[in-house]
Amino acid sequence: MNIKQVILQAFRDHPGEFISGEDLSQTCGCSRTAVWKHIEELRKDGYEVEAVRKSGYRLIVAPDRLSAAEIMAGLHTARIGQNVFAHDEVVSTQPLAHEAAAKGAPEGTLVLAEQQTGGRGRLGRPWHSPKGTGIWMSLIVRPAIPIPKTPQMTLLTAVTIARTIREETGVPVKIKWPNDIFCGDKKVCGVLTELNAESDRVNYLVIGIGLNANSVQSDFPEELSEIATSLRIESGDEVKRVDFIQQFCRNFEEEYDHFLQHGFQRVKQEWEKHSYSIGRWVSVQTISQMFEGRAVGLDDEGVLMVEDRAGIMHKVYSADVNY
Ligand code: BT5
Repeated sequence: MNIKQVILQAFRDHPGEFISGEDLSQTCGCSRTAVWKHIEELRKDGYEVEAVRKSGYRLIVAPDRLSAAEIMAGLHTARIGQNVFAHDEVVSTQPLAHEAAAKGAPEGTLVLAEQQTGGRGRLGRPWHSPKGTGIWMSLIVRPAIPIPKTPQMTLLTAVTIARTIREETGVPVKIKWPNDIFCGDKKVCGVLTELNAESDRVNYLVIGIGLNANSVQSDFPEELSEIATSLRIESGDEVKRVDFIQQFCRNFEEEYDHFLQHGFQRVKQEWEKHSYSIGRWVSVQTISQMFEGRAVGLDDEGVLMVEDRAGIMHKVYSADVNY
């Protein structure tokens, strides 16, 4: 951690309290003058810091900016979110994360941006990612699991996002197989999992998450206005994106560690509990066929089970499911 991160961490550990220059200089291992210089830098970054003689420094307002220092301060995870690349504007965080992973970025690395000019969904579909309104990020993981199990990581991510949304905003959400989070009948978040593997070994996964956090209705283009929503539209309150990302990282690490040690069962249960899909009549489009049926649940591997009119059970591994 650099000195700015240490100072931010100290502020996060003592919300609303003054911390003396002496204490900060000891925590940071630098002089009081150096502390003062770093506080000035934080002010330039948009932090409002009160300085009172004899009392010290107190953080009044942190900007809603996704910086590595903010995300890592007070995070307390072992690896998820412990390496962060924060950008202002990128085409897409996905290729940047692939590049970082190929160069050996550790598991848990996050690549995020305030804006994506070419954000993408599955099958080359576009992902609308305007500046400052959302959480557009890609997470690198390196699970030692067989390739056929990697789609389970999408379901794990969806379960984790749904839990984080409930904890941070109280907004009720449902998970639509395989990768959408819905509020009512509108999409608030999408997950895009991309795999890099060699023969039968997973090198890494890049899990892309696009979450409409603070978008207002006018942020959506016409084609999305009826089908997309944001947490702010749903709750009426602004989401503190840094807090949300930190809580997501903690929840993800917990769920992921449990998954690696004990398998998919807990994710399956959580997924089914919050499913938008189960019980619904769906039309399934795979590469080779199209059919309709009722979504009845997941099997033990996370494959969607759909029963058609004739009572035949279909296993849906990878498909577009429409409702
Ligand atoms: C997804 O694809 O839902 C996965 C989206 C993943 C986006 C993240 S952002 C960070 C990372 N970097 C990237 O470039 N991508 C990932 P899919 O299921 O194919 O859904 C795409 C469809 O969702 C589009 O065709 C639109 O109909 C709709 N859509 C596009 N932008 C949206 C938005 N902001 N909110 C809600 N729906 C949207």
